[in-house]
Amino acid sequence: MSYNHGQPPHQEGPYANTQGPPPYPSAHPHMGQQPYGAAPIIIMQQQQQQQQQQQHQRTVATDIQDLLRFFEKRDQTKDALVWTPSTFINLAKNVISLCKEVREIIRREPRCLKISSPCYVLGDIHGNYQDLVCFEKSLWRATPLLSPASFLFLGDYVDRGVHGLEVIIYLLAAKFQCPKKVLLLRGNHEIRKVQQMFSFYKECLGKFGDTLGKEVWDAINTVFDVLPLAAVIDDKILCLHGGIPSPTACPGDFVSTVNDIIVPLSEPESESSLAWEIMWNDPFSIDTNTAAQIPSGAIGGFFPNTRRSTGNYFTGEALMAFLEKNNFTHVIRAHEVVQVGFKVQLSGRLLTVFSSSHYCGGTNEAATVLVDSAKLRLIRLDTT
Ligand SMILES: [Mn+2]
Repeated sequence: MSYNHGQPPHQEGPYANTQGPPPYPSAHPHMGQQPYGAAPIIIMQQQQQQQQQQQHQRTVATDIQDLLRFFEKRDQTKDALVWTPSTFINLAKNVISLCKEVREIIRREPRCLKISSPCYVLGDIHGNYQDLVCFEKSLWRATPLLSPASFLFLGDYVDRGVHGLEVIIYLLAAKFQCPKKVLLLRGNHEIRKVQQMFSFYKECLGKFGDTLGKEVWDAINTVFDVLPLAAVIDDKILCLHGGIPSPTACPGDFVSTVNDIIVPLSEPESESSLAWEIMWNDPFSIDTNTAAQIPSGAIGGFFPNTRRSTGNYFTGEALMAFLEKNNFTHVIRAHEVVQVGFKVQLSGRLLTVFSSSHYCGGTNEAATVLVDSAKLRLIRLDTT
């Protein structure tokens, strides 16, 4: 046992058993001239603390955050939300190393997170960096660490919008800095094949060039492969990207079955029908459909999702049976754009939240849900 870090063995021992403090480490040569006494010890301790703090403060996540601030707009000489060509090499190096760090944090999490309220739940961002910054300014202006609430993101960070890269690296840096406060689930766009069909793959190649772009895209997708698929707040409120799974995909208890999904999951379509349904399913709503459209062969209120050509629809009856079986009260999901940013459906037991305004050039607003004790508060965000 030693209280004296980095000193030769003959100098080891508690301070109390020595005549005055031990000699200063040679790493502080200017301190070696000081006579023994209280004041130099305090100075040395302060210096060590400052050094330690500086070491802790400079991380790959803070480097990314600095680069993002520059991207947002550093000064009068630069337009907002524009990179300069020279930033990309540095950025790519940092993103790849951030992905390695964050992947290790996330892969240790259960597939179904257990969260205590208060918790803000955000839906699809889809490359809308401006809206993400609006949420930051409203909900975690300095850092999520200063908020009593945690922040749960339901997936679909990339594709559609032009700033998928900026959105995902912002969130990964936040995850690195506040792993318990920032919680990220997987959406159906956190899948390679989907990004190749939509825009994120091209976005990475366009920003970094073919070789580096592919490396960055691969690194980010290795993080997506380990993202959790669901979360339960206060043991009662289930949160996921798309919808509840059919009994065929999830025959047993939801939480334990989801926790058994393999990690990493790089081919969810062939590797886990449960993960696939969680990411793709939609509620069958009488607002947009008619009861007559429910096919007679629908099993337990689930039937093929013809609009997406994959996944299932689930009815209100299917939802009630699922909630009762798993002892949940509500489901919060994202996945579908809704005009005011949220929509209450299926007898108030299902909430859709969408956190990207003006989606695909439309007029919709962005919203978040605050789960606080037994209350669900729906908050619309002014993104103008
Ligand atoms: Mn989606």
